[in-house]
Amino acid sequence: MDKSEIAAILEEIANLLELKGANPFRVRAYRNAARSLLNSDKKLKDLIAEGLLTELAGIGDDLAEKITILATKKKLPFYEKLKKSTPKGILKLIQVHGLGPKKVKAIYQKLKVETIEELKKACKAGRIARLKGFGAKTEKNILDAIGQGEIYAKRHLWWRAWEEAEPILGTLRSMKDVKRAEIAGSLRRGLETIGDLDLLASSSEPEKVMEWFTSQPFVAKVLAKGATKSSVKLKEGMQVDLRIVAESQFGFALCYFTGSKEHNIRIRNRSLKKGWSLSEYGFEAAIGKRPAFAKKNATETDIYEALGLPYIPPEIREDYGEIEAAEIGKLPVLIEAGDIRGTFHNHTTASDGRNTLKEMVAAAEKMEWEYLGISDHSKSSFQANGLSEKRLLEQIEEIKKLNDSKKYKIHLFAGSECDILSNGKLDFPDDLLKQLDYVIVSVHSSLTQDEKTMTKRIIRAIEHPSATMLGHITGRLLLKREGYKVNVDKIIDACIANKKIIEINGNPHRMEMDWRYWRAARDKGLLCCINTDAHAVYSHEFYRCGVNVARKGWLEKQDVLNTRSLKEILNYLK
Ligand code: DGT
Ligand code: CA
Ligand code: CA
Ligand code: ZN
Repeated sequence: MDKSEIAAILEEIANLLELKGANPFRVRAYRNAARSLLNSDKKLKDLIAEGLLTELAGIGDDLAEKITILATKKKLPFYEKLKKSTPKGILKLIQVHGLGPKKVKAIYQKLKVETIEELKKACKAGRIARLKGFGAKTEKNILDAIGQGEIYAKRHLWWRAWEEAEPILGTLRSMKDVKRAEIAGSLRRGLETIGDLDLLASSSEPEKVMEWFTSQPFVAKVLAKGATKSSVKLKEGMQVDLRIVAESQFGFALCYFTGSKEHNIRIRNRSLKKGWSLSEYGFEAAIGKRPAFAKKNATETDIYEALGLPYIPPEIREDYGEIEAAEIGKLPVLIEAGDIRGTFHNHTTASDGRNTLKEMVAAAEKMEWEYLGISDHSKSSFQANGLSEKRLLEQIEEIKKLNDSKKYKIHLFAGSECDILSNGKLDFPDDLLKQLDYVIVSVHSSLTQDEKTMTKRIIRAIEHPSATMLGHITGRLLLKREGYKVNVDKIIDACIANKKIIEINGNPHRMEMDWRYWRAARDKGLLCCINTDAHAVYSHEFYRCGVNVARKGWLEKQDVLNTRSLKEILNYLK
């Protein structure tokens, strides 16, 4: 078990204890221990081997022992017993947004509600609203949250889906009975959340390939098995559809199963006007019209060409104007992953990151980037261990020294992810902000302000002369939490007017500013920066998610700040 798995169990123990009405201090001790463990920059293995667990804040002998047991034996009898003595559905109830252990306890004790289904019924019957301390508004919020959860449970983050799909694709491609294999569907289109994974292969031995596919260790359940289509459920609950076609149909099938459905409908209608009916199998002569399409083994490019269009990249096949643009030769030349030369939204152990500044830089160098901006949290984000003015000054000094030492090939920029306070003021004084190379301004508190107040607040922040760019514009967490209410169009206009940047936050949970806004915003003159919001060395890889969003938003290389060379960036930030 790793740190985050153990922390999750400690958190769950705290919830269980709270449900049982345990002493609040005892409950808090488990929560603190979970946080302490996550915040420690040492490896779990070393913490245990060197007996350093008890030196972490809030971890005494008893908790250190429990953590060690979890890490080594994977099973903690105390926790197992606790779980057994609690009705199964109840922990799920705690996870409903807006319901904590205290509320769940009341619902359970007074109404005997143990499952989400029962909770839903109780809400609909108005029984929750009548409970002391709840009311109609809480009841409606609970019902909404259950509804969202039901939708959320069926979809997956793009990054997670990609992690699952890539190795399966790799093995498919290496099979001798497989000629070609590709990912299709929303995953290929780079959508921020994915319903199911669609894989496509061509083979003359489809039964053999399907036999292999449905008997792999990653398969938890075979939902359907046939020679042309099989569906399986992965252990994590994702569904994967594999379709196998003849080589001659591959291009047509790839085009069809990439979608989107809306895009497909548009090109099928276009095809009909030319006298062909288009399907996943090919072009066929519509009755009494032109003869069948003669080209063998047509590629997607051939198909679009036959329709009088240039190749349209999968990410923009959303019927968001791509057909019209293609018709007049105005398709964008989309930005590519290889265009990125560094990122600016990066955290270190100085605030809530898991890796030190040096580790983050070394990892960025491995990405072959030219520069990296460091932007730890500011002082008001105390839950994220935000930097005080003194600590920020020390970090600026440290970065200067590292740049001067020439120890790394990569250039470091000293920045901050500075909180936008509830009144729109920034969290550091002006003279300190001036000493930074750049400033990302972000909202992390008072998330429930009404739309007008929140919009005004953010605009005030971006009007600050030291603000360089706006971080995660709505604060949404995909599949977890809606963003705060904000007028995105007004903020875009204010950023353009003030020559400020809006970031694409490539963290798989964020993927915003949403791609649906970018095309129009860029046309009006908005500049983008693709960031990862990295909290650990591995998160540099999230720039790929950011590039997905940019491509879906029709952005080209020159629309994105961090495709520029170091020299150009230095010039820009001046
Ligand atoms: P998802 O799975 O909800 O994230 O979204 P997709 O786009 O992957 O949708 P999915 O898996 O239902 O189907 C894959 C593709 O197959 C879809 O993008 C387009 C195509 N397709 C599916 N159903 C239809 C349909 O009824 N009409 C047309 N024209 N295409 C369809
Ligand atoms: Ca799909
Ligand atoms: Ca599908
Ligand atoms: Zn942030």
